This record gives sequence, structure tokens and C-alpha cells, in this order.
Amino acid sequence: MLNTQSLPSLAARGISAPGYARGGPVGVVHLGLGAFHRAHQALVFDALLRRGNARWGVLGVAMRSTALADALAAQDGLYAVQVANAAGVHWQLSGALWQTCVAAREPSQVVRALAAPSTRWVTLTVTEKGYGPALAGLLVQGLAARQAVGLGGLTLASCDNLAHNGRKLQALCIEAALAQSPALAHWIAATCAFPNSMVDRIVPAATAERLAAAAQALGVADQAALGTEAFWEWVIERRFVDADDADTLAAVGVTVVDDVGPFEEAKLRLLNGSHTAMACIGAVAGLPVISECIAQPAIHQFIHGLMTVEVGPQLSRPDWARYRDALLARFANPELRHRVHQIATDSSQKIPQRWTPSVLGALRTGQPVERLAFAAAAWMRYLRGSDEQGQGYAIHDPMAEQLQAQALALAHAGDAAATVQALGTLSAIWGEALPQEARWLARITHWLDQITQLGMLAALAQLNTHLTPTLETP
Ligand code: CS2
Repeated sequence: MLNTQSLPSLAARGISAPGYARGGPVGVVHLGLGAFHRAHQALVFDALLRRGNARWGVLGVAMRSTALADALAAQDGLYAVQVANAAGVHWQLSGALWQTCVAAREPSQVVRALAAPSTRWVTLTVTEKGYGPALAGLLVQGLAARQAVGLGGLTLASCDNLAHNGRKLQALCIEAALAQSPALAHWIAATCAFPNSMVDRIVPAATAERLAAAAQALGVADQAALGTEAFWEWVIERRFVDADDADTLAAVGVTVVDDVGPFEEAKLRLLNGSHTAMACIGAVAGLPVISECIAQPAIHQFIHGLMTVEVGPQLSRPDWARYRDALLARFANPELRHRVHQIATDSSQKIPQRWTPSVLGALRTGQPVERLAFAAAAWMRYLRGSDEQGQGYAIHDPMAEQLQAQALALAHAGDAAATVQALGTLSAIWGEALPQEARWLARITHWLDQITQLGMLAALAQLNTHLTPTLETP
């Protein structure tokens, strides 16, 4: 099994070991030990540590699940990441995780770490649904302990796919602190920094195949191995407790800006918006992974049109067309095997960031919404819980029970308009204004009918023929 003892043999295989001392007091507490953090921020911290900056060792906190935290602990926090793009594949070892624990099992360890003098940063990847009172309670307990012993504040960087993620986290913490003591809330507002940040790297959940490839490449088993693409981007707002962190992070490739807004908007709506659309389409059509979706000419044309005609023109990121082209290539990466069902998980929490603002913007400016309506219809079809080959699948979503019951009841009645009336008017997903837009609801109904009658890909081909790019491309 991979651990500190394996490092010399890995070096012999051309995999460079972290050449720095590991295991001192950590500088970063990270909440949410999923694949994304381990293949993104943790590798940035590993790069800083490799440059001799010992302040970026991480305590990796799993919120609930114990298996991964324990597997990592047994491996001394070491794990390998397979990085793949058209140029080739290589393995990289991360030494940034110095300790791991589980918030639900060892909450006091998390609070102690938050209140430790060495801790300077908190990063979070707790997913959209994680931003609730439990998270705020944990953070505020740690911050209160810092205040009580006279320590300074922390930089708390949300790395979740939420618009204005730093501001949301700040509001959540200050609200929770206010319930305890106005002085604490004031202290947090005055001493802690909550930068907005946009993080981007496609990191699928690990598979048995990936773990087998890791064992082969490393010569030892690695239960925490991952695969990812070569591309990564971290754009973070210049808002740190220690202003010097801006240069430190920039030196290893992080982009520090005054306003993350244009980057996060483009990423959520182009990358994540396309992802959720392909996830629903692919799940219903029986296409298991994103690279197989985008390899279908009808889906490629649809996603290109969605980004070019309906989403891109609204964005303020100036180079969005270049970002779009890069995305089409990234989606096609055959090594990633990014499962559509993984991306379709929690769609009710994702659509409000990924689609709703684009629909509203397009309606406001008189742009077409045909492809967005198709995506919404694909999601409603997806919620029935079985694909076009009759294969059933589970819907993993905090609203699953309600959503699936509605999708199924109405599907049996064969009434697309009633389905759209039920699922297209949920304000938690679509806001207050969209459920009033009769034209929008009518287009979803049209496509849901077509998908039901013709099948997903045939309906998509029909949409593509009707929306010829020459008429629409600006
Ligand atoms: C994906 C994201 O699972 C999902 O919802 O859309 O995890 C996506 O891969 C990342 O945000 C890419 O940066």
C-alpha cells in the first residue's frame, strides 16, 4: 500500500516524491475531502510546499464519510493523480494532505484545528447543498475559539460551484455568529476574509479501473488515486487576511483578480450548464460518460449552439468563445470517463446556477431559449428514473422523492404540459419570474413531447435541423 515508505520506489518509477517535510502543524483546514479538492486545490498547495513554503500543509476533513479519510490516513495522506490530455498521460503524487479526519466523527478535532495558531486558511468543497447551518455552526465554533484566545482571523475560500461563493459563506457565518453574540459576528466581519473564487478542473469520481491503473503505475495499491485532465484554473478575488498570499498563489499559477464575477459566470453557465444538459440527455439516451455524449454529432452541435447562441452572448468574460472551444475539447477527453449519472446528481441544486440565469437573460434580451428549453425537458424526462433502453437508475437529489413522483405520475398520464406545469414552476429551481413565462414553459412542453415521442437523440436532431447555425450565429 502507498505510504511514506513507498516514496523511494516511486522516484525510481519517475514519479517525483514530495521532497518536503510533512506532518508539522497545518496551515490549511479543508472541508470536503472529495475528488475535486484532491486534484485541484491540494495540488496547488503541494506545489507551494515543493517550493519550500511550509505554511500550506492541509488537514483534510471529510464531512461525513469515513472510508476515504481512513484510507488516506493509512496511506500517510499520500495519493496519486493521473493527469491526461491529448499530449499524454502522467502520474503525479500529492503530499499536501498531512492529516485527515471526519467532521461528523471528530468535530472537536476540526474546531481545534480552526483555532490553532498555525492555521491561516480554510478552503471548502462541500457541494451546493452543504451551505447550511451545520457548516456554519462548525466554522463559527472554530472562529469563536480563535477570538477567545486572541488569535487573528482566517481567509475562508469557498471552492464550490455557487455564484458569489465567498459572499454566501460570509453571510452564512455572520448570521450564525449573530445568533451567538454580536461581538463575535463583528469580529468575524472585521478580521476574516471570504474571497469569491472560481475553480475549474474536471475530476471524475475514481473507478475500479483507475485504482487498478494506479496500482500498476505505482507498484503499490492507492485507494485514493484519481484521474483528471491537464487543464486547471483557480481564479480568486484579491481579499486575503495576509495580503502577501496574492503573490504566493500567483507564483504557482493561481489567477488573483479584483472581480471573479465574469469568470465564475462563464464557468457555471458554459461548463457546468453544458455538463448538466449532457448529463440528462446522456442518462436518458444510455450514453454513460461525457466523452461519449460529445462524440455524438447531434449532441456536439447542440452544445456548441447552446454555448454560442443562447449563453455566450450574455457573458461578460471577454474571451468566452475561446473558453467554449477549449471546453468542447475538454469534454471530448476520452481518458476522463466522467459518468453522466455523477453529474446529474443533485441537479435541483445545480440548475439554479447553471441554467436559470441564462434563461432569464436570454428572455430579457430576446435571444432564443430553444436549447435551454430542450435541456429542461431532458431533465424532466431524466427524472422518470429509467433510460430509453428500459434500464432503471436512482435519482440522487435532495428533492428526489418529490421530483420523481411528479415526473412519473404525469408521464403515465401522457401529459407533457402538466409535467412542465408541475416541474417547471418550482421556485427553488427556477426562481419567481420564469414560472410566469408562458412562452418558456410552452417550449419545454414542446420538447418534452418530442423526446417522449421520437426518443432523445431523434428529438435533438430535429431541434438541430430547425435551428440552423447560419441563421443564428452572430
Ligand atoms: C460537474 C462539475 O459534477 C458536476 O456537477 O459539472 O463537478 C465539473 O466537473 C467541475 O465544476 C469542473 O470544474
